[in-house]
Amino acid sequence: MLVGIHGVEPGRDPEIEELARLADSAGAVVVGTLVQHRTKPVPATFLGRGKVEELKRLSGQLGADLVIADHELTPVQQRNLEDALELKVIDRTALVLDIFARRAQTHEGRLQVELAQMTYLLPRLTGRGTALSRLGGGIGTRGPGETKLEVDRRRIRRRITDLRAQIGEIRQHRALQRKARREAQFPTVALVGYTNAGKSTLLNALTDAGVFVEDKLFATLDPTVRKVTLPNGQPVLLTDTVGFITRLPTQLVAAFRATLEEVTEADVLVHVVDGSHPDWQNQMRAVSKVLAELDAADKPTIIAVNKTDQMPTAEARAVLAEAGEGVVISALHKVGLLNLLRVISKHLPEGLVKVRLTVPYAQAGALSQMFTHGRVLRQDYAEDGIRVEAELPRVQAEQLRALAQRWSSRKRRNQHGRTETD
Ligand SMILES: Nc1nc2c(ncn2[C@@H]2O[C@H](COP(=O)(O)OP(=O)(O)OP(=O)(O)O)[C@@H](O)[C@H]2O)c(=O)[nH]1
Ligand SMILES: [Mg+2]
Repeated sequence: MLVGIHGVEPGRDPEIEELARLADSAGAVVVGTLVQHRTKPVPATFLGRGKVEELKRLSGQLGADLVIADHELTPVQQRNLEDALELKVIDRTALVLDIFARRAQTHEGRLQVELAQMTYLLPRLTGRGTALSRLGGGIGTRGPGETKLEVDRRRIRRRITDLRAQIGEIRQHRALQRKARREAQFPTVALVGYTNAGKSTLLNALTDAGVFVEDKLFATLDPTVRKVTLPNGQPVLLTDTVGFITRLPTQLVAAFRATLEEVTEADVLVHVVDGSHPDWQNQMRAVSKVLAELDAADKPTIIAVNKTDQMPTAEARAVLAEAGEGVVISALHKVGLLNLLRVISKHLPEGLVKVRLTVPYAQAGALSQMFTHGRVLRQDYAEDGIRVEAELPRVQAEQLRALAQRWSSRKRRNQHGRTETD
């Protein structure tokens, strides 16, 4: 059973829809939904008395064995609801933590999830044993059990300290890895976005990373880094990251800081937006909010409106126009990817080098190359060619300089040849 409180009128409720998708991703089968329309939860019981009765009746009829609330419940609310309903009650945060616990693959991911779970659990230990924890398929109870209150509290605190230390080591290790990457002079690009937007599909489409893709929320937890060569020959490192969500539990953001530093340290972000999702604007806002929490709001960011195969072209353009500067793509059908890579190369900060050169009229194709890969600042049509000033990715700039040398030596040879024959 899903329960929520909303101040809005009934109708399509994206928040409850998302809760249903989260429940599905955690392996639960949703049998019913109950929404109470009021502006504030009741402090003691979350729902009003009448609604609690109704929920109890409905849960019985539908055979529910778990109630999931669309808000963070206080320990008191959770306990009172469980007592009144005689059912296990968890909140959205516990649900998200549960999904993360299922998905964590690497040692690092597991440690981070466990830290988030422990931090969530500590103020909620009630010493009521495990009577209800077997209900609801165990959702929300993975991780530590609830036994012997004080001993448990002490143990949990010790475990939290221990986990923090281990994660601290990982953080250092990651920092070293990043330093090595930077010394290899590979700029880094991080794919960020709402969960299920298509980040992993995009990474797979651009590389052959074989990252796990699924139509469930939070398919990816651990960052995958892959090398991609941009159309101008510049290699970059592309990182897939954990998806964001509205009201992302703060315990998770804190615990995943080591992983999320991949975002903080990236040179460029590609913000993947599921343009076909009815709630894409809110999803974008949620992502921007988390980016701001990570101090990454000012990074050069390219919006990539994805899943445009599922919408008319005009609509995709309208989404992009509203979202900001960026590109439209379909990661699944590999559409628009070359364009995305070109835009990435234009955003690489240290990759851009200023070049001044004269392009002979016979080589005008080089000029269009400059437009494609970089920014042309000036072009003057002179007698011997086009004088161009442009900012180009380093690789491109070097290639062009080499070309320009060949042009000028050819010119010298030609002039020389002419004087001989004259
Ligand atoms: N139609 C369509 N579906 C897509 C496209 N890109 C991704 N998808 C689908 O969207 C779902 C989610 O894709 P993922 O790549 O796992 O999304 P993600 O952003 O990595 O999600 P998390 O790891 O959960 O944060 C999958 O079912 C993909 O097949 C696209 O361009 N078009
Ligand atoms: Mg993913």
